[in-house]
Amino acid sequence: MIRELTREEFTKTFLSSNNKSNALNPEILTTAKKVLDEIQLNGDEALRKYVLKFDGKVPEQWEVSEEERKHAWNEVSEDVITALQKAAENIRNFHRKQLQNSRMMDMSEDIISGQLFRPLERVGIYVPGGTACYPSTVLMNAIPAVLAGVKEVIMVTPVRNGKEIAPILSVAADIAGVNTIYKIGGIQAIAALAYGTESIPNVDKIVGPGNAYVAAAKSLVYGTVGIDMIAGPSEVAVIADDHANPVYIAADLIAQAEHDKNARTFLVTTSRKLIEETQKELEKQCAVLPRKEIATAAIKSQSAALLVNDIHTAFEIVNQLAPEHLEIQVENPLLHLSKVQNAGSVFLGEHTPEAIGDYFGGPNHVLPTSGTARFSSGLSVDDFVKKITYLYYSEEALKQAAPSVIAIANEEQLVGHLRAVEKRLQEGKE
Ligand code: HSO
Ligand code: ZN
Repeated sequence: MIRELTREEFTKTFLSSNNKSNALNPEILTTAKKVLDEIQLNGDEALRKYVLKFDGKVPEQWEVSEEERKHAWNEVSEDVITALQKAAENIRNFHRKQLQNSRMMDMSEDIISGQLFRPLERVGIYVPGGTACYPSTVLMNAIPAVLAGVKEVIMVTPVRNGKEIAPILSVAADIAGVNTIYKIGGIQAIAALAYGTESIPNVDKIVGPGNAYVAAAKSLVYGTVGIDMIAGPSEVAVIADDHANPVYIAADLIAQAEHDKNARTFLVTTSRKLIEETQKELEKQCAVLPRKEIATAAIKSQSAALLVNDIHTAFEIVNQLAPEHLEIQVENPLLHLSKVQNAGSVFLGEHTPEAIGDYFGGPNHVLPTSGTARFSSGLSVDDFVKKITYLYYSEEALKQAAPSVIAIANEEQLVGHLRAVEKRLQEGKE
């Protein structure tokens, strides 16, 4: 079911410049640009036009009212509420430790320097409302923002029947501490958040997953606002030795594959027997999976198994792949953690399926895909904080630094800069 590739084939298929699974479609970009421009220019009027065009109906009011938010709690089972509350607690505890205080780098008599940490003012969280309507996504995006001290966390999500948003998303928003929810999705929502309209305020940064239209719109508003990332299809790579359990490995590959027919799953192992047994398990487990068509498509076309001589080689390949999720299913997994150079998030040992991280464990599930873990990280409180540097020089310190500054300014032929220092030295003398 899963293709077994040679190292050469694997490299050609997944490690070369073929790795463009997050590339944006030019036609979708054109559509997105048109809608964005119009909403930037005409505000609410254009917003209503496109909501009507794409969703068929304009909600009576954009904002989810307090009564609606209260009522949503009656629509969700106690069990799910408790589970979300426990998950939120774990996510909060993990992310709280990411917070950093403003700090001084230097504090002598003559020089003071440091960094101020300041939260963003207002942030927008996009949450899909269709088949990928996930309360876990609300928690993962909103909790770090709230912890960072963002003053206003706004969530946008499309309505289901021209009327209301999914109650579970509203409940998750309450648990996470979202201030305001607007009933709006698609390119229109990104436009409203980026530029602001008469009824929706503009934000400083937009985070959260979305379909290809949302991704295209986010890429186009980057610069006007910050964005988290342009996410490609989800991925998991499993490094396994002959101690690993094929039943668990197949289950974890399928869990990732059921997200999307373009999801990518990889098994890199030292055991031939494990590949064979995982194949059998994949067949067996896919057959009884509600989303079997999606998962099977992903496993058949976007995935691969690779046999390697030793664990060291497995890490070498996986570090080149830079997968969004990496499971290490080998004996003494913790001993191998130091070999990881590129990955979004790591799951150690056979009792730590990625699904624990997707929902509950604490680390964020918004992670870099398509090899972007080479240069970027998953969502954290850092995404919602600005770091402002500051510097103080005494007269004496300036005097000491002056020859160096003047020499560099001279080299750059920026006489204005040079004089900004010189004037102060002269003034001291006069
Ligand atoms: N595996 C997804 C996150 C998710 N899974 C949400 C279930 N719900 C991307 O990290
Ligand atoms: Zn998942």
